[in-house]
Amino acid sequence: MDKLIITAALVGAEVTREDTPHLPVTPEEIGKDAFEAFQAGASIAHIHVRDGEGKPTQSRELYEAAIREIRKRCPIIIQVSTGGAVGMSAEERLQPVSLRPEMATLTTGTVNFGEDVFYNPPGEIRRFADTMAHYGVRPEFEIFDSGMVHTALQLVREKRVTGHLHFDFVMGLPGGIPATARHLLLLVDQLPEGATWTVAGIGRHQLPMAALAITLGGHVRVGLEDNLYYRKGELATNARLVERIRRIAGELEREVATPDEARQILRLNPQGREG
Ligand code: KMH
Ligand code: ZN
Repeated sequence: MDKLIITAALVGAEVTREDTPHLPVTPEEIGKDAFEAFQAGASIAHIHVRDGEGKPTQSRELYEAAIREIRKRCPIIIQVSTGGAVGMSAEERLQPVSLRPEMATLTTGTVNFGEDVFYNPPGEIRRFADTMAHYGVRPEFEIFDSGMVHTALQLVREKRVTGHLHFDFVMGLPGGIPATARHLLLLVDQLPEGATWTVAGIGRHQLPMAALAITLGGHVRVGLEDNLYYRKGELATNARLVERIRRIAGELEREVATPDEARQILRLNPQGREG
């Protein structure tokens, strides 16, 4: 098995400071949390940014500031969100891609998102893929339901996405694919030879799905974007969630990848280019 890539989803778009005081909101806080997650064993930081009021935004300037704060502190792989928040336009969501981060997320379908709809029609998906190709940004396919793998592979057939393929299975979101071992295997079975995958279990599903991914040869995403709690009734920090995965992986004799080792596994360039 490859070494384990741990992604820290530090911020997200839905969680608020009222939900948890541990949520990083300013670029400096995001930089500090990325550093702590890196020290704890994360090799990818999946980031969103927030405005002065803590609301989700896809502002290029704020992403630039957050990336600068992360880069000052550590060589973690930076993966920007193009999902943004429900209701944002494609233009808005695509802003951080022009910063040429090493990676960006690419959701390949529409899904009910609790009581909302996370809208990703085929034409927009192609536009997102083409914009990432234009700026040389590696997509991570965000798979909220099984049909989205089909659409991702359609982009590959159309040569809109080339090179190594990496998928993130977001499981247990109300409206998306359930977080069960059976559903995970269904997703993994659809992937082409050589593709890599990560599991992001939502809420209480984070830990059991991570344990499954570690043993099956997948990779793991944890963080406050997906789950606020370390255990029932006890709020987490990003670093503690990452540390726990490193500890469990150690017990299962799966080594954890450094950012450069993750770059090799994902066939990224040896070093971040976004400055
Ligand atoms: N906030 C969700 C609507 C991504 O980062 O690409 C979308 C999301 C996925 O978080
Ligand atoms: Zn996200």
